[in-house]
Amino acid sequence: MLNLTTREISCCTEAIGISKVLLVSPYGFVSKYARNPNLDIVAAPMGLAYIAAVLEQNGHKVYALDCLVKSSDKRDVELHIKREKPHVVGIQAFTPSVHYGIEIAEAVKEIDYEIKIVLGGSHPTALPEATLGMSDSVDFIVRHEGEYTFLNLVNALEKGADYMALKKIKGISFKYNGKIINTPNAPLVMDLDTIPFPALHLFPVDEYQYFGAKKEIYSLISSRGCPYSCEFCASSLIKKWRGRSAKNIVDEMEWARKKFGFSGFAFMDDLAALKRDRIFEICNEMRERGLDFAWGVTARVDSLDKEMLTEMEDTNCRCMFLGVESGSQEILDRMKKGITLEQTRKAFKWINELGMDSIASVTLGYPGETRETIEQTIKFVINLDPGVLVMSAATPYPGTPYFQRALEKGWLPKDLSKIDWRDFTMYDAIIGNENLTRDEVDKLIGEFYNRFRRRLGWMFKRLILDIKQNQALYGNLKGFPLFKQPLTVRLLTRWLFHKSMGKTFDQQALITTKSLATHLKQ
Ligand code: B12
Ligand code: SF4
Repeated sequence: MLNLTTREISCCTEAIGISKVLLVSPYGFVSKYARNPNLDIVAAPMGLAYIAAVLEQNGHKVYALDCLVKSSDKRDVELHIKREKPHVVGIQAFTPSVHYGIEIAEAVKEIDYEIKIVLGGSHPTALPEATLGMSDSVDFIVRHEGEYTFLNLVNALEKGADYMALKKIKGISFKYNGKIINTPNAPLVMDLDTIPFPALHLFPVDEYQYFGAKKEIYSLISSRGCPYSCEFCASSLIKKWRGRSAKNIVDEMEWARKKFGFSGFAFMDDLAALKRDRIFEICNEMRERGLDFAWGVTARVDSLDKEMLTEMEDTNCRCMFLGVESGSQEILDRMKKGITLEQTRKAFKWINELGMDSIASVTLGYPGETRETIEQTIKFVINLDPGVLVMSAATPYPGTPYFQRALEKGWLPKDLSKIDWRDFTMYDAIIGNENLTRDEVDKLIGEFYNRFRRRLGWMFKRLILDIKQNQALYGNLKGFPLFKQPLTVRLLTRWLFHKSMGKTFDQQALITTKSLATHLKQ
């Protein structure tokens, strides 16, 4: 006998016919990439775009709302809901955006309680119970990869699923009879080539930007999963690495060029360069098809070698994004990063020799960090001479060993409902460690940025790299549209930014966030 409260009845649904699904990327949070003047990345939510593609392939009507790009607020979401009257609303939630996702869920339920709300993404995957506990407005959580789990859920809701039917869907969590039900994990998609290309036509493609330029660089996800276990990293939630074939990847590049006009490709997956052979195959495939797209890759320093980088550079790979994390071997070992300082040195030496751009990602404030290890890191990074520096305050994301340690040490409250997830942005430290307070970590991040940027050698290098980037994207400087925005405007903005009234990066970034917050309140 079912014993359901009014709220819980929402799980056992009336048949809804062909489903209209709205997918939302919440407002309220500016990523650190968008705030770094040398990156200025506002990337498409590819996870939602893949889900949309699979739903469309299976006959559902899908809409998307990327609130970040459109600067949408709660009112826009409400208008959208009233106009489109979706049956299901799927919301993507990172840790710093889960609060806003819940706010959207509650606004939707206020309009129509029958609309089913599903949350997916890194945060609800790591903490399904706590996320369901945040609000009665969330009906379901989809854990891990969403394409087929969400499709199964939408199909089941369409038929008016009861408890028994819902329990059979792998990879979901929901409330039933006062309890939270976590069905077993869904199998991973082993052959990624079988997933259709992302349904980007539903998203404001013209608005996404890399390095301040819109509609030039496409975010490409060439693999999923990571077999490593860096203790601070939320990517290691799915260990099994799976790579798409070179043919399928280059097909997507050609498709994206033809359909949307992209001329560059950023491989945004964590470990695109994990398999050496596959990188060579991608280069060959591009060469055989006569393609000279500019491209860039995220990689571990220990997966690179000179021959591979030379091959990549030869097919117009312009930029490498590498996790440097620290200049102290002891901190790297504590993080279980599994790399040596020597491997990092070599990788940057090769990249610089080849004249490629590079982005070094550094994390400060990890347990064991001291002023001395930070000083070592500053010197180490300056010697590496990367094109761009991205800094993060060590942040214990749910699902990571670092999160567990922060709970054990009492750095975070054990009662998760007392944590304000909005603070988990990585810009500002949310906890200190045994040696440094939060404020000290923040101050040291600001100083680090300033010491890195206020070097004439680096400014000159940046200028040269910017010219090369534009050459790579536009083929030659003659065809380079001066007024479209690239070089002149971008360089000027950057120059002014660095010079701007002696403000530090963090102060400037704070201004950006504050103006966004003001905008949202209006
Ligand atoms: C590309 C990327 C970005 C891009 C684009 C982000 C975006 N809008 O999708 C940029 C550079 C903008 C970015 C920014 C940030 N990112 Co990021 N990013 C990634 C990265 C490297 C790949 C994401 C991706 O596209 N994967 C491929 C797609 C297919 O997978 P997916 O996004 O996970 O989506 C699948 C499932 O999660 C699920 N799913 C996702 N959403 C939904 C929604 C519904 C309704 C359903 C049913 C399912 C579902 O189904 C999808 C398809 O299988 C991941 C690392 C990783 N391995 O995932 C980090 C990652 C997601 N980012 C992370 C973080 C912390 C951030 C920032 C907060 C960093 C910062 N301070 O700026 C911001 C947040 C931005 C925001 N909008 O809130 C963390 C998230 C940790 C956490 N618990 O929140 C990750 C895991 C990195 C890490 N190792 O820690 N990021
Ligand atoms: S930091 Fe990179 S290598 Fe380490 S677990 Fe995360 S994605 Fe994997």
